[in-house]
Amino acid sequence: MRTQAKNTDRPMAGKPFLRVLNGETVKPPPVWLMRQAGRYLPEYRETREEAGSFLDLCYTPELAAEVTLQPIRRYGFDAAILFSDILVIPDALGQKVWFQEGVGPKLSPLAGPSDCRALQLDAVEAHLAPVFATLRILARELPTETALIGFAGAPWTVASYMIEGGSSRDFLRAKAWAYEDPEAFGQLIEVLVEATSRYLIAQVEAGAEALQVFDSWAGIWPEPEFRRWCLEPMAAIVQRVKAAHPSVPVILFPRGAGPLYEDVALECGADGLSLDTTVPLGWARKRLQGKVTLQGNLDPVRLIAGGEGLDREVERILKELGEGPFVFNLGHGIDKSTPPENVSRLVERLRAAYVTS
Ligand code: 1CP
Repeated sequence: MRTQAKNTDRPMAGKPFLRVLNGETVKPPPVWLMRQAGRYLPEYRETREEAGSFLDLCYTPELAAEVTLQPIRRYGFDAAILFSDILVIPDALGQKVWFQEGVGPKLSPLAGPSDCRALQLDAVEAHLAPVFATLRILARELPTETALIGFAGAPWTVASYMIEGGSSRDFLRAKAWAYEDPEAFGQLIEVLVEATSRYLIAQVEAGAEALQVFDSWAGIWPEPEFRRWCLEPMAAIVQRVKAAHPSVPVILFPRGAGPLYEDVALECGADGLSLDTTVPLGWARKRLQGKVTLQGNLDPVRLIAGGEGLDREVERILKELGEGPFVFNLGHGIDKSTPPENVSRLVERLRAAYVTS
């Protein structure tokens, strides 16, 4: 939580995205979109084909940098997010990870605590060297006003894929493991806190100027387990990252946390919170925006539908959150069926909203 928001009448120099994370209000607000590089862009599909497998794309610095830059060239977003995936961490720890065409991520699932003991923390930074090389290219090639975001998955979300062996609807295996053997589950979470902290610190050292931690499946827990498996591990990561790099801003995305967003704002030491689509904006303005910079939360399906409904929704979000420190974004990742021209419309509307006033 920030102690003091800055006065914003006299704009400071610097990248708008970083100024806003530092507590300034900037108009129009900076904008980027979660999953802004991806299959909705024809140029991404082309590079993806060239790379072969999805992990090859993540681990080939020139190609990963290219797909990171594609949406920046097309739309002039205020921030570029490193092209990678949250599942490079289990891959670096020695668990087999692959991406099946048309299905999604697959992992050979952890069967229990003995499999956790085989995870190799020591190899993480060396294994992820290509990711750091990607960041170094981007730090060199991005336009001067564009910020560079590094990211990782939060321990619970990554653990869920490691235990389920891929995506899941109900997280039965992962949740049952946590309830039946919290000690062993806690050890897995601790390995992930350590690996993720080291990974994020190394990303900053390679050129990332801000970090986002994605807890995409935080919303499935009762409160006590949310605190233990989502909030506390994220707080530990923020603490370790800030101990190494005190001024690097960190954004947390505890998707589905509902009223527990407030506890995350108060207790995790983050600079920004990314709001999912369901968070009521009046509540967020009153309860959260004085404490942290807010980011969000356009429904990604609005971006598929487009039209005047999209314009009205952009205006509503700006009216609710645009008078404080705010980054315009989606409430979750952009869908692959999104027409690219609707993204242009969004960015134009957002910036035009401030031209006449
Ligand atoms: O074939 C393809 O091109 C694969 C599609 C794809 C892409 C483009 C995957 C597989 N990952 C990514 C990139 C990615 N993933 C980024 C890149 C940067 C960007 O442009 O934003 C980021 C930040 C992620 C993060 C990620 N991966 C999350 C957290 C955010 C979220 O959307 O909730 C999660 C849960 C994943 C796992 C994952 N990787 C890929 C898919 C399809 C999924 C989701 C599967 C599921 O729903 O369970």
